[in-house]
Amino acid sequence: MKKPLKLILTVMLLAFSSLAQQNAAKQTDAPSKTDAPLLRVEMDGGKSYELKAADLAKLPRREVKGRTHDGAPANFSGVELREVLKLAGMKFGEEGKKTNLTSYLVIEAADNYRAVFAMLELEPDFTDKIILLADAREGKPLSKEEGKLRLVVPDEKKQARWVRQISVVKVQTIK
Ligand SMILES: Nc1nc2c(c(=O)[nH]1)N[C@H]1C(S)=C(S)[C@@H](COP(=O)(O)O)O[C@H]1N2
Ligand SMILES: [Mo]
Repeated sequence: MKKPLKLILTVMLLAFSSLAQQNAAKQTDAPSKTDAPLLRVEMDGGKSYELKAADLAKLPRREVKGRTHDGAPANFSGVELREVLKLAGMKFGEEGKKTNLTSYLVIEAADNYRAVFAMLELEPDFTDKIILLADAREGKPLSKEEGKLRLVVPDEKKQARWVRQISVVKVQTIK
């Protein structure tokens, strides 16, 4: 084989194999693809929905800029909490009108920390407020302390509702 041709072929082969390696790395770096649920949504009537990584991956992604508790700017990304509730069967807009006024969410964390949101805080007909279920910070998976999923509510002055290590989201309606 002629030398220049051999060189070109070698370079192409190297480029191809490094691309293949990069792709393999991408797959393993992605948020855990195991079947273990990331969180459970418990609906008022007793039904529940378990969110898996594969379901999360199908939802539209959003990035928000927030300020962490220590005042440092940070970029969080994930999906809007509303989208996960829709997968669990929650209705918003016209369809949810009758119940959402009196419904609320209890967000529960692995350390038993809890916070409440009124359902209308997630209702696009009422507000542009973003309640993000974040799984990444600066494009990387969250820290162990933050857990697989945490809330980020960028327009709030305090981060008390930025629940870390979310395990359960309860949908309730006042009786
Ligand atoms: N699970 C869990 N989430 C939590 C808390 C907590 O104690 N447990 N503290 C909250 C409070 S009061 C604040 S100010 C922020 C701090 O977030 P940071 O630790 O990421 O800075 O987390 C919020 N989320
Ligand atoms: Mo806090």
